[in-house]
Amino acid sequence: MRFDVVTLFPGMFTGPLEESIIKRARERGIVSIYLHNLRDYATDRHRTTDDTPYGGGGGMVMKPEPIFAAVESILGGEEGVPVILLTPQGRLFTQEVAMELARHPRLVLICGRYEGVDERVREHLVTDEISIGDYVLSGGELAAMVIIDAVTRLLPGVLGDPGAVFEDSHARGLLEYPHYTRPAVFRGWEVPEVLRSGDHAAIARWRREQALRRTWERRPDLLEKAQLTPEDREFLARLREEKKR
Ligand code: 9D3
Repeated sequence: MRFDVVTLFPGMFTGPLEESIIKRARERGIVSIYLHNLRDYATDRHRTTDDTPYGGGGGMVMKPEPIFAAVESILGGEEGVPVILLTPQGRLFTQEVAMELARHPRLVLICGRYEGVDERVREHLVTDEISIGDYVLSGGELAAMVIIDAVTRLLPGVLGDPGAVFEDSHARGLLEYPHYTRPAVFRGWEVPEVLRSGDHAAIARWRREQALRRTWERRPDLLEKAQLTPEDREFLARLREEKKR
């Protein structure tokens, strides 16, 4: 899979994309990431990429010409490649969106800066607009890195254990159960007995119930979409009863 990132700050990407899982995926040739400095596509003497807004109101707006020039040069006429603008006004990035993007062999990511981009970029160049959540970032760069990370780990051969991606989708919709490792007692705090019992059925039941309890307490909104068994529903009904008393 190939990512082409258009940004005014390519230096922001170097550290995060050269570590850990993404580093390994790149070394294995599963992903390639090309960084394009938008400034290189500005043709005026000062290599300007932004300008004041028509109609006034302060702030700066990204000019259309360098963005069109960058994307057209990157794609060289290739069709069907999603051209994604990272913007607070985009659709919300979720695991489903990551899975959808992972099906494409190529993506172009445009990182917005300043107050935003000239509307003609949205109307005539971009095919998709994505936000990573309801908080204000300084630009689209960190959002692009979040997308590259979430999509890359879905690609076949990136994670050591091919079951791990399935595990994510299998348990999808619930928060995780608590994890423990050695020592069995740390500062007097014990690992739950059931996890040391060797009773695999009991362990599976305990983990499922912990996941359900956590989701119910912290993210009840997730329970509406989760795939629940009749046993899960009975357990949740008991939690609600407990709370009433
Ligand atoms: C004054 C209105 N602001 C909109 C909330 C202007 C504005 C703030 C921050 C315009 C752009 C930005 C920069 N943010 C992004 O480019 C961005 C972003 C974000 O801020 N939050 C979540 N996802 C994203 S994706 C790109």
